[in-house]
Amino acid sequence: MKPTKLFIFLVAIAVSAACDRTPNQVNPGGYTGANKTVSNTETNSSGQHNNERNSAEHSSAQNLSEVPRPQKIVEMTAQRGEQDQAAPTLKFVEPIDGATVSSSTVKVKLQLGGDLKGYQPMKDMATGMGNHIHVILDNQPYEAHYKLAEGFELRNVADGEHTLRVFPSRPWHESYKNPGAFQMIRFTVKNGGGDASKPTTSNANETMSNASAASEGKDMQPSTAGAVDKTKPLLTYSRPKGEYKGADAENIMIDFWLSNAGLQRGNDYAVPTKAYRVRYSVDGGEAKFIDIWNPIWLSGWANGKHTIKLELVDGNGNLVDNGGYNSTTREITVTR
Ligand SMILES: [Cu+2]
Repeated sequence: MKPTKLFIFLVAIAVSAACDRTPNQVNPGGYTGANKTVSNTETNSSGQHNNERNSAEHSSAQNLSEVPRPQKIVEMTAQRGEQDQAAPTLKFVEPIDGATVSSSTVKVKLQLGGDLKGYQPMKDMATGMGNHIHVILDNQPYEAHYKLAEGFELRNVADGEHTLRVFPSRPWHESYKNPGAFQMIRFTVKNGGGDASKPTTSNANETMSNASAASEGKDMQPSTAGAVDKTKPLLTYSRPKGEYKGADAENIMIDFWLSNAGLQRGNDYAVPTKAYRVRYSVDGGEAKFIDIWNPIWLSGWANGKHTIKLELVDGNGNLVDNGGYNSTTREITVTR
């Protein structure tokens, strides 16, 4: 090969190599504005993802994508007048923080205040929907509370220390995120006589409570409080939960409450640090991030059971622990 031809040949190889690199520099597209994605192998050093992948095999293949706020919810919001801009606040009347209760039935009374703009918890009998309060015992799935005047009962609460978290919710289970909306207390059940023969649950294998139960008293799974500090960064899992059927399974919302932690791209109120991220994964798959404190909607669910894991992590992707509450996995059932 003559030197000139060799030169052209080398230039051709160089150009071709540059072209090969180009695709890596282009954003792959999709709804990535708010969510950078990373693979499991980058974020999960414990090898846990192998187990999670295995446990997800019972679900058929699915390709989830983040979609904008569903039109149905946009319309419901418009029909509610000013309620969406309300800033409801809650206070515990009973039990009070630090209380000792000598019964396995724990009465919960809440006082609603703040700038309500017509917001009132109430179930519409025709639609079965309405504004309600999410009530969370320890780190169990929330229970919906519609009748504030009557109060709420947690039944079969085990002896020991517990936490209760509450916040107001819209009919479609999206939480209000204003200051004072979220409250958390700690209480102790002593000699309550709870039924210890009921099945216990672990954080990794939650038994779901009945999402469709309308009663204002709920039998709780045995659990006790984590070593949680309410002055430290705290992620409270809210949705998804329970069963999703038909049209409700089209777009499934992930929603949570954040205390003492600002997200990296967030516009959260009065939060001193914006160093945190919420990491989520479905069926042990690819980990994704939520960097603005808003709900997201995922579409493309396959029929069957799914697990959703929600974690509060720092800028390096390390879990920010707070009594075990900042990493929560729940199971849902989709029937389309
Ligand atoms: Cu709800």
